Parts: sequence; C-alpha cells; structure tokens
Amino acid sequence: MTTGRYSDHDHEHYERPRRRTRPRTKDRPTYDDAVDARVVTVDRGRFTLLFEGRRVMAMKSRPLGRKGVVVGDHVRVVGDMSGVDGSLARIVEVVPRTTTLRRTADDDDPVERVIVSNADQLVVVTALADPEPRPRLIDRALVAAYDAGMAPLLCLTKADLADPETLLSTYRSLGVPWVVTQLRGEGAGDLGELLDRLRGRTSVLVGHSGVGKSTLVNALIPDAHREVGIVNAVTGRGRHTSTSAYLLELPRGDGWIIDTPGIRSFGLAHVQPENLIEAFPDLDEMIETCPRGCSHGTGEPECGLDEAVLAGQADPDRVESFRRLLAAREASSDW
Ligand SMILES: Nc1nc2c(ncn2[C@@H]2O[C@H](COP(=O)(O)OP(=O)(O)OP(=O)(O)O)[C@@H](O)[C@H]2O)c(=O)[nH]1
Ligand SMILES: [Mg+2]
Ligand SMILES: [Zn+2]
Repeated sequence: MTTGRYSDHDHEHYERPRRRTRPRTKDRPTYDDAVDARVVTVDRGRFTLLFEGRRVMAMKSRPLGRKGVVVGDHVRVVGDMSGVDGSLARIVEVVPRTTTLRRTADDDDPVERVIVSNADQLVVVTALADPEPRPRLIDRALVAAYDAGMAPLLCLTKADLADPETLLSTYRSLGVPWVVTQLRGEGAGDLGELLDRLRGRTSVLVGHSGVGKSTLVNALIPDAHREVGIVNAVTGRGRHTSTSAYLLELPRGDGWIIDTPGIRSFGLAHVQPENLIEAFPDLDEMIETCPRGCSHGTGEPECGLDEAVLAGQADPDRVESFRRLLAAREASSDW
C-alpha cells in the first residue's frame, strides 16, 4: 500500500508495473527512437517506405504480430533508414488509420482485405472507350467510397475516343464530382482540373485494367515511371500491367496518389445500408419512419423513401440513384 506520498490518481500515470518473474531482456522495448515513414508499396512481405524523400526497405517487427501493414499506412520505424542497397529497417507500429478501403472476401479471393489506408478521395477511373465503360463498376466503386468515408471523384479518360455526355447524365443526380481527361490524340494533355482536385489530399485510383490509371500517374508525376500496358483490340481488356498498389507524392508535395492494379472483382458484402444512406444527407431523415429491418430498396413495403417521394419531400432521381447503388452492393462482385 502507498504511504500517502502518492495519491491513487498519480498511480495511474505509472507504466504497467514490471513483473519480477519476467527476465529483463524480454521487456518490450519502447521505441523512443522510432521515426515516421509512409508505406509506398508491399512486395512479398517486404515494405518500401518513404522517409525524408528517399525509399527505405523494411520488414514488420515481431510486436506487430499478424497485424497487416498496407500501402498508405503511416508507420513508426527503427533500424537502418539509410535506404542503401541491402539495408532493412523494422516497422514497429502502425499509426491508427483515418480511412480504409476494403473488399469483402469473394470468389476471386477468399480473404477480406484492406487494400489501402489513409486515402481521403477515391478516384473512379473509367475509360470512355477501350475498354468500354461499365456503369456497374462505377456504382460499386461509389458504394465502396461512401462506405469508407472517402470523397468520390469520377475520372473519365480517353476523351479522344468517345463523348462523355451519356455517361455523365447517369451520374448528375448523385452529385458526384467529375473530370474528363485526354492524354492521347490531338489536344491531349491538360490535367489542370484533375490536379486541382488532387491537391492536398491522398487519392486512390481504382478501375478496370487498361483504363489509363498509370498513364495518368505518369503524366501527373514526371519521374513516376509507372509501367503502362496496352488494351487488347479483340477483347477490349487491359493486361493487368500494374501488379501492386503504389503510393507516389505529387510534385511540390501537393498531395499523394495511389496507383492500383486493375480490379477484376470487388466484394461489397460488408457494406451496411445505414452507412450508404449517410452519404445521402437529403434522404437520411426520410427513413426514420421505415418499418424495422427495412433495407430501403425498391419494393420494400412502407419504406419512408417512397412516402417522402409521394409527399414531394424527396427528389425521385435521388431516391432512384440511392437504390441503384444499394442494388449494386448486392449484385455479384464482378466489375
Ligand atoms: N486513346 C487513348 N489512350 C489512352 C489514354 N490514356 C491511356 N491510354 C492508353 O491506355 C492503355 C492502358 O493504359 P495504362 O495506364 O497501362 O492502364 P492502367 O489502368 O494502369 O491498367 P492496369 O495497370 O492494367 O490496371 C495504354 O495503351 C495507354 O496508352 C487516352 O487518353 N487516350
Ligand atoms: Mg496500371
Ligand atoms: Zn426504408
């Protein structure tokens, strides 16, 4: 017992009492000397980190256990941070993530995975042609963005090949911001609008193989040297040129961008309707009158959304868009 020199309250400031049975050498080290770095890419259990402008290789250290480390993570690191060939630092801690982009386990991949962390914007990259745009992919990606609390941005590429109007008309009532880009053909090159939207944030590019994600990254970041593929003229598919997610810093430290491999499928079963409707603040309060267990989908009896439309309190286009996304969540995971 204390002799009165310290109050009980002060005791709480102590570190966990040291157990005498535990040999000293096994005491958990405190990582006062750890430095902050960010995960650029992951390759077979080895991590490339960015630290003071240079790339440093690292591995996970034991205290992390099975905890995953993903592209975009802010990490605390000890050891050799020189970045010279053969050097290997150790990641000792993952800083709590602000966002995670996840995919549910599905036929393609039986494990639920975090794809990237700490991105605040999801850029849904869709080619206007070559490969043909697939609106269901866009819907599914928007669901993933809203669920993850990330701002969506629609980026329509290859404007030299087709007109964006038809596609854009589908997305107007969702209020999703969009940019159109063209990096080939006459008049190619202006990325000012896209750059404005990327400034000061971490953006992750997602979309089918061959839509031009890596081409965009190369155009935005002159020394990115991302490998670019070709689209098969017969199948209209890309060749999955990029094979792992990769984080890059925009010129002048103006933000971060994460290039990802073309996605074949994207499981969304983890997404709850309640989370999705939060992305529709104008509809959110209309569901207060719904019967318990209402999914707010088309045909749900007495759904508050239908009542709100009938009463002229909700925009029918918005309700329809919300329900389209809700249905996209339940559809098969193929993009
Ligand atoms: N016509 C046209 N072609 C483009 C444009 N942007 C990119 N491409 C072409 O599209 C093809 C695929 O580009 P990538 O950047 O490798 O596509 P990706 O999305 O990174 O593909 P994955 O890494 O496989 O997921 C390349 O042949 C590019 O030259 C564009 O604006 N117009
Ligand atoms: Mg690529
Ligand atoms: Zn409802």
